[in-house]
Amino acid sequence: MRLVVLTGAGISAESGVPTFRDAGGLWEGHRVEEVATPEAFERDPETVQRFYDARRRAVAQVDPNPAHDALARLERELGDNLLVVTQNIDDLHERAGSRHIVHMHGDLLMALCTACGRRSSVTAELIERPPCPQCGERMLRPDVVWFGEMPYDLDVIDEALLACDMFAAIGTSGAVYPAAGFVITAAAAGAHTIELNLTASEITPLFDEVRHGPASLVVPSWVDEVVTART
Ligand code: BV8
Repeated sequence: MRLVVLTGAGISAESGVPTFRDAGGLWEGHRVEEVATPEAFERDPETVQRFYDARRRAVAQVDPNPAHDALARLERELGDNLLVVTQNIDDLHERAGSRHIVHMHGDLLMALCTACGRRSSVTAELIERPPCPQCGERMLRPDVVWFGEMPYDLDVIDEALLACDMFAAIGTSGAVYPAAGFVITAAAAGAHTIELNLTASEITPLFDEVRHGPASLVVPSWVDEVVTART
């Protein structure tokens, strides 16, 4: 059984990471979409750097929850037959033990140099304009995919969607594309599709099966079923 699992902000909510929909998606009075764009970074890099420095500090204070742990357990069962595709830029999946994972919208713990184009681990607050460890220029930006930018690894994701037998979406509102369209690609390739979310999302009608409730409860019980079904 080949499985693709798409996760969104909802899987990290019970760890204490605010979702985009929480608080109306506002940050210091900014609509998130206003600070997560290349135009915003061009216009006011300090505000954008402070936005991501604050999120990086916050994520370091929290831990994975039973939903992250359950997906790591599922990977131990399925190995390469499971691919986790996350829209999240936190590292909670990895801290729970997931290894077969794609961060399609980037990684909060990485920086991208706008001078030499190379990536590096963030070792200081980017608001302090630390030098790029490779070229020395002070032109680092967060290694995240902003609105209007191309998500990462779409070729790897597409290949997995076309080959999977089951597609699950966990903790995502289905408001952002191309991620919100993955269920259509998987369904068209014959996969069984399931939504695991606190409440109905913008794409609920597109799924074969829907389970609503907190991820920390619905994900472990779903993983138990998948593992039992295999044996
Ligand atoms: C692109 C990184 C060209 C930065 C992010 C088609 C139609 C309309 C618009 C578009 C379209 N195609 C492209 C667009 C434009 C745009 C877009 O989608 N705009 C939206 C606003 C309409 N998309 C883009 O710009 C993308 N790039 O299109 O490039 C292209 C063209 C063709 C093919 C390829 C490429 C790039 C988008 C990426 C932007 N970067 N993040 C950062 O994090 O700061 S997006 C960011 O917002 C997240 O990564 C995530 O993707 C999204 C938030 O969504 P969710 O994760 O789902 O979170 P949300 O808060 O919305 O919902 C949480 C859910 O969890 C809720 O349903 C809630 O009920 C549930 N929940 C809450 N608690 C729990 C829970 N569930 C379970 N348990 C709980 N405890």
